[in-house]
Amino acid sequence: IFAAVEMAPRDPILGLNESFAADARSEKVNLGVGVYYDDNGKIPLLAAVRTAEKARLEAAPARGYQPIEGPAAYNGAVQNLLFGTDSALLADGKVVTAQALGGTGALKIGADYIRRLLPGATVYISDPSWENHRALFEAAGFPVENYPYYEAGTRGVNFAGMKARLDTLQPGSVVVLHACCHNPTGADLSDAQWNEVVEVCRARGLVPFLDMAYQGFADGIEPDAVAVRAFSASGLQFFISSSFSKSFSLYGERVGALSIVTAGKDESARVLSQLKRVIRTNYSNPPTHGGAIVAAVLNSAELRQMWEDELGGMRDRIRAMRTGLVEQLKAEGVAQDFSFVVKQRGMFSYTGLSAAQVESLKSDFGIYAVSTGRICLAALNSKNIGYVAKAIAQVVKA
Ligand code: PLP
Ligand code: TYF
Repeated sequence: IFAAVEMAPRDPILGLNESFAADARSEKVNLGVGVYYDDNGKIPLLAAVRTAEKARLEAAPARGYQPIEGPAAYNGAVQNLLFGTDSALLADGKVVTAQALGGTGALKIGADYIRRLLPGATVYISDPSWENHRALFEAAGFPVENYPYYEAGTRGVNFAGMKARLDTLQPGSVVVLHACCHNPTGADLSDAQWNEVVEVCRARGLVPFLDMAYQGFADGIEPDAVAVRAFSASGLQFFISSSFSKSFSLYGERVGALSIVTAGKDESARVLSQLKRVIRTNYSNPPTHGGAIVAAVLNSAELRQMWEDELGGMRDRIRAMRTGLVEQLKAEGVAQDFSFVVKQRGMFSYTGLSAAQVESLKSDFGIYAVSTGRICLAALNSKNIGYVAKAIAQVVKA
């Protein structure tokens, strides 16, 4: 049965990790994958997480099956982060939340559920978008198309183009929107533009699916929820996938959630029953540890403060790397204006480096980036930033 099986292409981002690991050069730097590293180049284990883990180990809880949708303590904490503790939607029972296997797992159960609800729908993703969006929605059975998003000339969002395209979509089309810290471009919508997107979705009868993988990495937990709050105020029904991979530095624990906003309590009960069916036939119920740690941190005033401080530290360090890189490129005599790097939000910068320049960064310097020119600023640190700036200066001057 396997004789004719062809080799599948590697994930363009995760595949870089394999090439990077095989590179013997000691000065090598991996700016490819979107992971936060500390100034020592290590993935941090947050102190809030460590404290919650210690308490949990000491309590030695049994590992029974969890509810299919995950525990209420976790799902409630997710809802408070996304919608705010004073949310009318939450008070009215209009939000259904299920723990999921990271943000990817949340997208997948959301996609599978929407496919049952709207089998004829087309899914629209930004041009460009996170590589996995297209593959994931296609795997769930949808045709996937792009809407205009990034404009290379201004290094910002082609909002007029985006809005015009959304305004032509069939009712019931699914629109995937990056709620903040757009991956890969770092270019986000303004608050006013979010309100316009909400209005287009309302006017055309579109199904918004917000992907929130980086809450806290732009301006903070509350300000980064602006898109969620705009849709919440609209009275529309919509989906949110959210992830704690980055904000809790819990990548491998696979902690995320799918939240669905319904028209009311009764609808919520019916929607949850259907979502549970999707989950049951995928993985039955979510794993215990990561969700328990996140819930313990978010439901303790003290640990929550500790976590917000640590998250703020990650955000500040990325900002410092943005400023530092721009300054050092200037100091290296690069004439091109790189100041846009400071304005982009989240972990990434779309640098405008060409595929050939990215290739020579790799072959000549052992610096790995995505061929689109995307770099992860969170992989820069005080030790490697000078080396990276020198290398970029050389390839852009060549
Ligand atoms: N969505 C976007 C836009 C992402 O950048 C990521 C990154 O990993 C994900 C979803 C997936 O999150 P997770 O790693 O929690 O599956
Ligand atoms: O874009 C990134 O680098 C992160 C990590 O299939 C990632 O979102 C990349 C590819 C992938 C899963 C996660």
